[in-house]
Amino acid sequence: MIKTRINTLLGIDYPVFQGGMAWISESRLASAVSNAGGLGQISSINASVDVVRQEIRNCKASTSRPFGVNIMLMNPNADDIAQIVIEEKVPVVTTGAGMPGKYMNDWLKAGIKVIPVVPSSAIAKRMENMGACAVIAEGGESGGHIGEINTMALVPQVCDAVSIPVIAAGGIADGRGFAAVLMLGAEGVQCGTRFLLSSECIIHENYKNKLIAAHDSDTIVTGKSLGHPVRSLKTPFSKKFAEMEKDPTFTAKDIMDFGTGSLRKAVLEGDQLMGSYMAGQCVGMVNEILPAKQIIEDLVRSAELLLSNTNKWMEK
Ligand code: TUI
Repeated sequence: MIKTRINTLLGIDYPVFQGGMAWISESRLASAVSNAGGLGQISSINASVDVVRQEIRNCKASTSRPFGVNIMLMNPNADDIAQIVIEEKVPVVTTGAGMPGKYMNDWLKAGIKVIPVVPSSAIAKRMENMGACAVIAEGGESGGHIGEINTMALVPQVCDAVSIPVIAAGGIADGRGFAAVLMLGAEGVQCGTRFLLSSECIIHENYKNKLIAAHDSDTIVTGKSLGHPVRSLKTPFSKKFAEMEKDPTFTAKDIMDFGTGSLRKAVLEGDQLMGSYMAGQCVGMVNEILPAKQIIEDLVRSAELLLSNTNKWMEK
């Protein structure tokens, strides 16, 4: 049985988080993960603030276990969502793409457990000082908006920098990755790409088929020139985006306009030309659609098996 400070801190059976993925992580997936003993999360990048409130209520109706809401701090609706999580008594808030300082006092006063995503040890330390109860160290192997440091180097350095528990994210899709990051000092994992191929995940069939077909080299990072690097599958959209970034005749505004709405087009419409299919580098390991409960149980059981056999490398 893998038990870390995360189990007791959050009151969950397994220290396994499902990432709060923009336009994707809805109450159906989040409640399935929480009911299976992990931490399910709802994304607050959605059609509207009202939809987010409804999704939180749906999640509460579908599970009595803890769940989280992810707040992407670059989202123009972040102020409204920050208030809704208090009103709806959400147990856990994770943040991404910025510093949550201005909301921290209100969230902590409301008893919310705040777990920010961090791309470096310096930012992890700042989050600990502002009252975070844990951090998610997200390596550059992840899908979506990413930092520069990869999981293997990031996780141990974040663990050294803070005394709160660290959850590792980026490149982890099975028990091997889970066992490995525990060795690096992490006390939990967050998986995004693995849960894209779950039965409860609402992404369009075309999205699921592209993930099943993809291998390790089939992702690309675009958006560096705009200051917002994003990892997604190599598709007509992402290749054109990368070309536009290299072409001086396009302005930053042209490129941003080209990208507007592209993730929604992939998730909801399966748009083959203009969709942005965000996915992490572990996509090549994720080849079948399984119920969230089975994904979590496989992750935990195979990590346990590997960890209980670590003695095999030691000379007797
Ligand atoms: O936020 C994510 N991943 C995301 S958000 C997203 S939605 C999107 N849609 C279209 C274009 C771009 C994004 C898709 N994927 N991960 C969490 C994350 N947080 N990654 C990196 C960070 C981060 C970066 C800087 C956290 C804190 C930070 O602080 C630096 C500062 O000073 O603000």
